[in-house]
Amino acid sequence: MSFPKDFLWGAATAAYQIEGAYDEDGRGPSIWDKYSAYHGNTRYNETGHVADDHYHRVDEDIAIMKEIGLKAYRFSISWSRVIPEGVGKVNETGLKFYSDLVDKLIAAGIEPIATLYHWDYPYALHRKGAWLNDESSEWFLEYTKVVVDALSDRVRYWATINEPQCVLGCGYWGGFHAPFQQAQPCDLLIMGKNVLLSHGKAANYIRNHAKKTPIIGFTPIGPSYIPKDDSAEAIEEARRKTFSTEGEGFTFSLSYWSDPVFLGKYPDELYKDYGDMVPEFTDDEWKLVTEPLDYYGTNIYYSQGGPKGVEGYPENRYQGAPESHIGWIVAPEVMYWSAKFLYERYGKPIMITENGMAEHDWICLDGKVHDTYRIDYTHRYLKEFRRAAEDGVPLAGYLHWSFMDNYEWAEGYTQRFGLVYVDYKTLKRTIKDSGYWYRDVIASNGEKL
Ligand code: IFM
Repeated sequence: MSFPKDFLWGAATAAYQIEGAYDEDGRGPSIWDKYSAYHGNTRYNETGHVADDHYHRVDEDIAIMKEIGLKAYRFSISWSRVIPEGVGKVNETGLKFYSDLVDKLIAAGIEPIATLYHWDYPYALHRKGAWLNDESSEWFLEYTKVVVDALSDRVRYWATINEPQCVLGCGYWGGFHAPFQQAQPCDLLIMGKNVLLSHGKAANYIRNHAKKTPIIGFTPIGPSYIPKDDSAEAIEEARRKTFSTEGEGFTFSLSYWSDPVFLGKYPDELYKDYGDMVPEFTDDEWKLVTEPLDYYGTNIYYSQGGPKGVEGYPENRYQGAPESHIGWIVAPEVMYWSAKFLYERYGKPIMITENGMAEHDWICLDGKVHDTYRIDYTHRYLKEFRRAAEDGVPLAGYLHWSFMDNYEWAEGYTQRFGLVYVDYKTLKRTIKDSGYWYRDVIASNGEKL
């Protein structure tokens, strides 16, 4: 069986990770601008101030996307480039950057997929309490309106908030992403409510006001588990763990974010752990949070647990287990099981909004980047995604992470995820072997796999 005819083959990036031009043309600071450069918050105190300089090299980058044959490109919008203070005066130059980007993508035959929020929170609103402030969903709605009113005559595909798990889990629970805080559960639960409400208000606005009929999704991440064997018990255990709020805590769980949006309730486990501390939504708020969506966007990289567990190692590991440069276990079957579990529970077509691997890439003597492991990784994961389709899961698209090497948050520039290599001294771009391989996969609509 092949991939559907209209399958979206693409790649993804995020504004702060590629754009640079952090203080140009009226852009306001985000929490990453303010906090990344100090105290070892990030590897070598690296920032996204220049990143890939995509802001100035957008034409070259779109030409490369075209050369690879991308059918879709997922980008995010920098809130503080569009509204420097987060609310209030709109920066027309910043907004025009995205409007031009959309025009250029369409002219290149590439479907734009716009993500409203990928972690670069406006610093001005951070000073007002960010997600802990109950006004925060109204701030997000105000920003959404500006973007949707400007782009929805051309953009059809929308994603609201990328990996809410990381927004809270990395930024406010673990404290390893901006704003590098460690909040208490009572505050985290309020923030989570406001993130969910922000998603809902944005989705509702897009649905009712977009000029082109919108296709809207939400884009959470794992945890994802692979059954230990083929038995019904093992499959049920993997399913249970995938949707449990145990483990690293509710901020990182799947069900805490997805059950409210797709099922209209918090997972029961949350009440067991936090009881009255769980902030309820009013009926009107629930209507917003459950605004019907068109696809489930999921970012899949590795498995939290699976068949290879050996005593003395975490569940998904064994001595010498294959892992990527960032230390994430390579577990292709997770594509099959995640897609299956997510479709069973939430009933929406699955779009892989991110998948890829960090590798030790460099330019070889022949001037090329021979990233054979990335090709093999992607090949294996895509075959597992196709297996899910053979089992009846509707597939909406696959967006490789990432289109090009970029700023990997707390890891700075030490992790390269791109199909395109970026030399950070010269900013020269070089398509890696994986980029050419992906071009052939796209051209054959996956038949080549
Ligand atoms: O680079 C990140 C991206 O911003 C969000 N998802 C995971 C990627 C790799 O860590």
